[in-house]
Amino acid sequence: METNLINELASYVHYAEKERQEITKITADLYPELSIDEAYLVQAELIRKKIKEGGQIIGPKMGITSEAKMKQMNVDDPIYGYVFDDMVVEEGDSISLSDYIHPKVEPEIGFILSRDLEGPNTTALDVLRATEYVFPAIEIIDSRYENFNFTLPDVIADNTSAAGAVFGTYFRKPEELELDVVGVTLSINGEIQSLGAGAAVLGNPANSVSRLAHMLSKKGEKVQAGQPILTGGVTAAVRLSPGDLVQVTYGGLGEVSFFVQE
Ligand code: 0L1
Ligand code: MG
Repeated sequence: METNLINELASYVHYAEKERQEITKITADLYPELSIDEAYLVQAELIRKKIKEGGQIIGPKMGITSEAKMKQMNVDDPIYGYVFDDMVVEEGDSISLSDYIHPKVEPEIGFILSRDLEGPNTTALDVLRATEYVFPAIEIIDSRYENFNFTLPDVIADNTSAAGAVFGTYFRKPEELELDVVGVTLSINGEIQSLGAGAAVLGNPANSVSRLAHMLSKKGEKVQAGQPILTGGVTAAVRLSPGDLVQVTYGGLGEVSFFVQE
């Protein structure tokens, strides 16, 4: 793939993110043959542009981590992207809908490692042994594509719809919990909108971190100690509206909330 084309496609998505402007998916007209490997090249260029403008990576995020979603998109691997410093929302704080295009929220379980993990043979047990803490989180996803309509390469190029992250402050050692049976409820204005258990994330969120290590190892990269890692949605994502109070409870892992303004 020509460097010029990578640059052009990264600029296309970058512009949409900065201007909060919906765009037609890349594979519709611009470049229908975009492959998954090429999409990661576009994502890497997008990340470079964001860093050049002063953005800082806070940590990686995994997406398409439920078996149902992987089947629906006909893929064997989840996908990954990056949360940036300007995406972080303080727990209990408010967001403005006007800062997004058509945001949705999904509850996630986060990990912080005490040592780097690398290699294609990393197991969930390796992850649990290397985990300093797990914590509750909410991801805000906001695809830059019209109507959240995209193919897998499109969403990879768009940094996997990353737009916001609310990191909870309730930290637990992984051995204090059975992560696959942590029950999660997402309520908006006091009404439950979606629910699930940790096992919805690749059987156990620790598997999501090991899959990240496998995928990064293909690029000679590691999952880094100290960075918060979002492992993927535990429930279906829910669209936000002005006035929403978003509250998520995680069995044995506290709760996280924030408010949505116009
Ligand atoms: O974090 C995620 O699972 C989002 C992946 C992209 C899919 C979407 O935007 O719905
Ligand atoms: Mg997510």
